[in-house]
This record gives sequence, structure tokens and C-alpha cells, in this order.
Amino acid sequence: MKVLIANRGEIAVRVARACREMGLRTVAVYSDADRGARHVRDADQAVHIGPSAASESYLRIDRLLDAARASGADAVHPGYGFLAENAAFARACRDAGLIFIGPSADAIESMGSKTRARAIARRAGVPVVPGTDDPLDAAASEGEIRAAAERVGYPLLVKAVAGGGGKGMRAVDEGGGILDAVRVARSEAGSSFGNTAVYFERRLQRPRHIEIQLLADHHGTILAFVERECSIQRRHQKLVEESPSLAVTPELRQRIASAAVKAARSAGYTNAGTIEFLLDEDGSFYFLEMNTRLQVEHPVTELVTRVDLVHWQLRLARGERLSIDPDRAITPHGHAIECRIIAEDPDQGFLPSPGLVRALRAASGPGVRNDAGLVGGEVVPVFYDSLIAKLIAWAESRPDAIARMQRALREYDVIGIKTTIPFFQWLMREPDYIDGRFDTTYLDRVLADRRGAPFTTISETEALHLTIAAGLDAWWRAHGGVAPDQAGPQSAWTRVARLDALRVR
Ligand code: MV4
Repeated sequence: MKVLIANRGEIAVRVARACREMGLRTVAVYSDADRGARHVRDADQAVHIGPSAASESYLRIDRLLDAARASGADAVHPGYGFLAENAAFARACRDAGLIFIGPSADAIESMGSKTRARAIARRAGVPVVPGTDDPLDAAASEGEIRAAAERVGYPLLVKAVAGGGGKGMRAVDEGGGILDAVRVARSEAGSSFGNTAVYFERRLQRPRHIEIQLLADHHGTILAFVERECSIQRRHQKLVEESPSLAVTPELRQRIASAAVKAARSAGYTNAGTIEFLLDEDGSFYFLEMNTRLQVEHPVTELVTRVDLVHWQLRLARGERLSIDPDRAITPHGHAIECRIIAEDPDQGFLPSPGLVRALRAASGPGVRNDAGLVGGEVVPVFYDSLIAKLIAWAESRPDAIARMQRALREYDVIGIKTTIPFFQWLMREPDYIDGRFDTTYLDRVLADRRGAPFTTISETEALHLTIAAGLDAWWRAHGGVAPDQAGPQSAWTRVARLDALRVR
């Protein structure tokens, strides 16, 4: 089997690794911006597919199929993002005689509609949050909207039928705001998904986000894995994931897992997928949505179950039978935590920070995994998702995994661009995180409370050196002006002026 990897960056590297380990040849694709990118060099072959804009390269089904034909690939791995959950792409691959490494186009399409997904879950006996069963399209009258919202009850969420990940979602506390919320949600959904249909769900106040990884073969076997805890999110972007969840007992784990299997079975699901649940404070859980792809956070599951999910995606796509011991998949072996290292400046409200990575020293050593998409000397382009690496720590216990993550974050050096590393160094020392006192509302609340206080720290030695340098700088100015190499934003004086804004550790 020769696999075309229809993706870039970290996940293209991850998939190429699995292919290489299984003796499969790989074809990378790349845009102008990715000429010479790491994922291109890691593959056996590479095909240029267009200009830098994703809409003219990684999102072009026709060019990807041309690349597969030209390179003689017989399978396509979509990774995550881009076309990974695009039913038309899965269908086009199959119509072209290619194995699409993922579920059927029909399963992707069903789960892409959040109201259809809810119906599938409900019919399978899986609890869903109380809400509207049918989409409210543009033809719905104001009266119908109000009546539907009253039936669901407040507080509620207006969600996009084609949504997911929080886009096109609006919270409404009482009846007065429903029409405005629907209008805003519709316009956001229209521009993001080309579909303005919405539906309502009763809003849970402080849920945790728990998800179950599944593998399903073409012979009727579906396997559920230990849950992932994904509540640490900022504006619907996950930053930290771990497995298992502190909030899940072995008994609850079995119940959520069997609910996930039932929902997947009733969808006719195959290959790898994930079912997201909301876990309420009282221990009840509700189906939220299904992701019909490999997810960013799959490594935490791999580390606590010792199963290679990408190997299994490839084997299942070839028609092999699942032969993993179900007990092994559902029993956590130790604890794993993942931090997403993103080219964003946490001290500037997580402002994107693309550009040249002058040097990159990844953490390593016992229990540490680094899934990176680039090497030092490469550029993080402005065109795509800014995830540059995933740092994953495994240990026997959660406290040991946190300690190991702290150690690994200290080892990690990214020179040239800002990253989320200082934020994780702060979080891994936060009592509420350490004690597991968090839900999906936690991070946005603490970030608001901190009012932009910086996460970046300097050592006492660095602070002392800067103070001395600033004293010399002041003396120099008093006795004949500013030395040329000390002027400007990098001068000791300027840096010291900002010292009170930095945390001395
Ligand atoms: C919810 C919810 C509370 N109640 N649905 C956010 C993204 C999308 N996947 C669904 N989301 C939510 N749906 C009901 N009925 C709270 C969220 C939510 C959330 C969910 C998962 C992870 C982080 C979140 C942050 C804010 C809100």
C-alpha cells in the first residue's frame, strides 16, 4: 500500500511515521509555503499541489486526486482539519479507486449534521442534552423560534446544525435574547459552513468535556478506549488534554464507553472516531457530537493504552480485524498529559506569532513524547493552523505526569517566535489544575481574572543581571548619552522598565 498524506505539519509527520513503521510508502503533498517543510522531507515522495492559501492547495480535492494518480498512491490519509471530515472528499477518493483511511462518506455526512447525530445517538439509547430535534432553517418564523426555545427551556444554547467546535454557537439566558442570538448564530454559521440552520440545546452550567476514542473494523467489532479529559480550552481551542479523567470512576468509564459504542454502531461507523460527551456535575453524561477523524489529542490515549491508533487506522482501512484486547483499551495504564505548543504569544492575549523558528530544542528523556511538525530553521507560515508541536508526558500517576511535564517544559526551547510554553509552565503549577478542580468554563474565567498578567517568568539571576545592566546603562547616559548597542527595544533599560510586569520565579 502506498499512502498519500493529504495534510501538512505535525499530523503529516505522525502519519508518515506510522507508514514507515509498517513498511508502507508515503507521498507528501505541499503548497508553495511548504516547499522544503519537514513533512515533505519525511515522506518517500512529494507532490506540489498549489499556492500557499489552503483553499488553493490542501483543500483542493481535484489536485489531491491528481497527486494520488500521478504518484501511484492507492490510499489517502486525511489527517485532521482540511478535508478530514469532508464527505465529498471521502466519496471522491473511493470513486477514484483509492482507499480513504477513515469512515464511509455516509457516516461523515450523518455526523456532520449535529441534529442527525443527535437523532442517531438518541435512537441508540444514548442520552442527549434536552433540545430541539429538528433544524430551524431560514424559513422558521419568529413564533416558531420562540415556541421551540420555550419547549427546550432557558438557559439554552443556539448551535449551528453544521457546526462543532463552538462556531455559530450563542448562549441565551432568557426569552428576550433568543431572536438576536438566532440571527447572529445564523450569520456566523452561514459564513463558516454555508448552512444557516440552527437548533437549541438546554445549557449545562459547568460541564466537563470528556471524549471516547473508538476503533471500528469492517466486520462489526467496535472498541472503546479510556476517556480523554479535554476541558482545558480557551475560546473553544483545546490547549491541554489528558487521560484518564479525574472525574471518571471505573464504573462511569464503562457506562460512557458502552454508550459511545452503541452510538457508533447505529451510525454504521468504521475506522477511528471520537464521541464527545458533556459530563455534568451530578455525574450524568450527554452525547455532544462525533468527530469522524483522528484527533490532535490521540497520543494521550496511545500512551495510556499502548495502542498505536494510526497503525490501526491503516490496518482497519485494509480490512483487517480488530484484535486488541478490550480490557487493555479501557483500562488506563498510568496517566498522560498533552500540551499543545502553538505559535501564539500568551502574554499578548494569545496573539498569533508566526515566523522563523531560529532554533528548536525539543524535550526528551523518560516518559516524554514530542510530536513536532517542523525542525529549527523552518518558518511557521501565516496560512495555516499554528500548532507546531505536541508535548506529551506519561507517568504512573497524575502527579508524576504533571511533574514530568513541568520538567519537559523547562527543557523545551523555541527561539525566534513566541509559543504557549510559558502559559503551560504557569498552568502546571496552578493548584486548581493540579487538584483537578476545572471544567469547560475554567480557563476563560481565570484568563479574565488575570487581566493580561504575563505568564513568562525570569529567574532571580536574570532579574539581577538586568538590574545591574540597567544601572550601567543609566550611568552611561548620564555621562555622555546612549551607547548605540544599548538603544532600542532590546536595551537593558527598556527590558528593566518592563521587569515589574514579569513574574520572577
Ligand atoms: C454545550 C455546553 C453546555 N451545554 N452544550 C462548545 C463547543 C461545542 N462542541 C459544544 N460546546 C458546548 N456545548 C450544552 N448543551 C458547553 C459547551 C462548551 C464547551 C464544550 C466543550 C469544551 C469546551 C467548552 C467551552 C465552552 C462551552
